[in-house]
Amino acid sequence: MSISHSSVYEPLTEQGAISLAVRLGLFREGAPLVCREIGDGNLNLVFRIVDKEAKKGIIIKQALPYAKVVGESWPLTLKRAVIESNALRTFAGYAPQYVPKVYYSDESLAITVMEDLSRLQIARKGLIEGKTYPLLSQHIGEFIAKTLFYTSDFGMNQQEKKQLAQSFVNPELCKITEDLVFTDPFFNHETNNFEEELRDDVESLWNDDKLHLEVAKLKRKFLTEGDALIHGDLHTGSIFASDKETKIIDPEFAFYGPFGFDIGQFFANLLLNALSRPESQQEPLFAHIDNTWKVFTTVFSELWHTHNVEPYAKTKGLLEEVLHHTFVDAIGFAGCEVIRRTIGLAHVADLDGIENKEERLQAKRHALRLGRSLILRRETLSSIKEIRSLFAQTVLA
Ligand code: SR1
Ligand code: MG
Repeated sequence: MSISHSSVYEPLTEQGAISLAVRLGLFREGAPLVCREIGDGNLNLVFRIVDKEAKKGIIIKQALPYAKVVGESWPLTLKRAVIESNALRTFAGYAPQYVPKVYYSDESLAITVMEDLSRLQIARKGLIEGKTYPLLSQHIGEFIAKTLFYTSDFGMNQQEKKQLAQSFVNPELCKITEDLVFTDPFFNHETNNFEEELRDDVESLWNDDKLHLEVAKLKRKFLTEGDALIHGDLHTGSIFASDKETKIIDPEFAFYGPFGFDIGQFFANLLLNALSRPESQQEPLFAHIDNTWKVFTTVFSELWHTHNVEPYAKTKGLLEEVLHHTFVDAIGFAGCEVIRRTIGLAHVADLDGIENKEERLQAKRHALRLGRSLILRRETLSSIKEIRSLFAQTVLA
């Protein structure tokens, strides 16, 4: 269904969400509908409406005009709902099996109505419970490779790419990432949030000129490199999974950004989970990091050789150059994500949920050390195996 501009924005209630679903004809007449607001993210309302007899559900996601995690004092554009529904539709054009179906969207109400994925579990939650999701990296590697390739200057008409990039200009949400991922955690900023016991470790990051220079270079890439349409917030809380299926949700941060960003965020969130586990249970996380990169490079390279529109595509060394920079940047972005999820505004349950205080503080110290090393040593790390030994050194040091 197409976007209509007739409604006036107001936050939905559970009853309002049911009325909307009925008005849209998404359920059969007289269906016994129940609705619950289930949003547990930082920004939006999420309503799940179920026909109890037919056992059929839908999701209505609505953007709020402020960041829910902070409150009304942090206004936030409603346009992110349009970005999200358009990104889901664009991604579905290249990798439909990895995104929820969008049934309807309405720009004025800032809503996206989509497939109910409650047969799956948010990957972060499952990983914290010790699940391993055997196909997670296969699916994420393929999703990233296809969506990046086909929305880049290598995979689509280069004039059309500029037009598509224009429709995904997303300044407010990019500013959140520029501040919360690349800036605030590296300075004494009011958005930071950490246990007082970590102050010495945190202050040493704030005073680390060498680190600042490298983070500034990574931030510059995020600000300026429009390689492809990226998801922009691909952490494990933006992924629904089971042993067989994977679905990527929440692309409200989507914009034309650097190739390495989504890969880096995904790696970082796997590493954060690994830091929360005993050593004997870390292996599946490293295997996922390794396999994501393998699948990504395999699929991206295949598309490069078979569907490339760039006249220089066959030039010896160009693909290798693109992949090398994507890898190095991904490692640097991963380092920034690991640090911000530890001491910045938006934490992760993987670390915050460690009940024993000493163990939690230790895991967070390891995260800060690991993040710093990933950023500083990204140019010298040439394989996932080396990242793994860096992890071991960081945790053992
Ligand atoms: C104010 S938003 C905080 C974080 O939540 C989102 O999921 C993004 O990761 C953002 O940085
Ligand atoms: Mg989100």
